[in-house]
Amino acid sequence: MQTRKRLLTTLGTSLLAILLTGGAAQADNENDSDKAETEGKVVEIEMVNNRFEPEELEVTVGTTVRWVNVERRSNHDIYFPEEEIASGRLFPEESWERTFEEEGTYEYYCQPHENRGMVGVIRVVGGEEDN
Ligand SMILES: [Cu+2]
Repeated sequence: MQTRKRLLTTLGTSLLAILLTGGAAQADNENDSDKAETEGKVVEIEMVNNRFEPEELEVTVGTTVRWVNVERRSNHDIYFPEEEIASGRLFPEESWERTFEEEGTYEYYCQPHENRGMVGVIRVVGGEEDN
């Protein structure tokens, strides 16, 4: 019990620190509107007719990709084999997001439909150096 109480106190302090840091970061972004724009970007990929649309997508670092299942019946998932990151099953009208913080090529597929060619790739490129 003693240990648990101490843990909770530590957790509370950490949370407070995170909140304070988060508040400071938000203020920074407001001063730099260009940066806030690129970092908060969301790009959508539709899952339709057992395909990802678009199949290939290039985004800048910090972009969030949102996969949306727009099928009438079929459910799909998103699976990145190299990192073993999986969305779990997405039913029609459901969506899943992933934010890409590092440059690279991210290949993924839908596990139930990989053999039918339901595959995609996200290329994440640096954004800040280009400006
Ligand atoms: Cu699928």
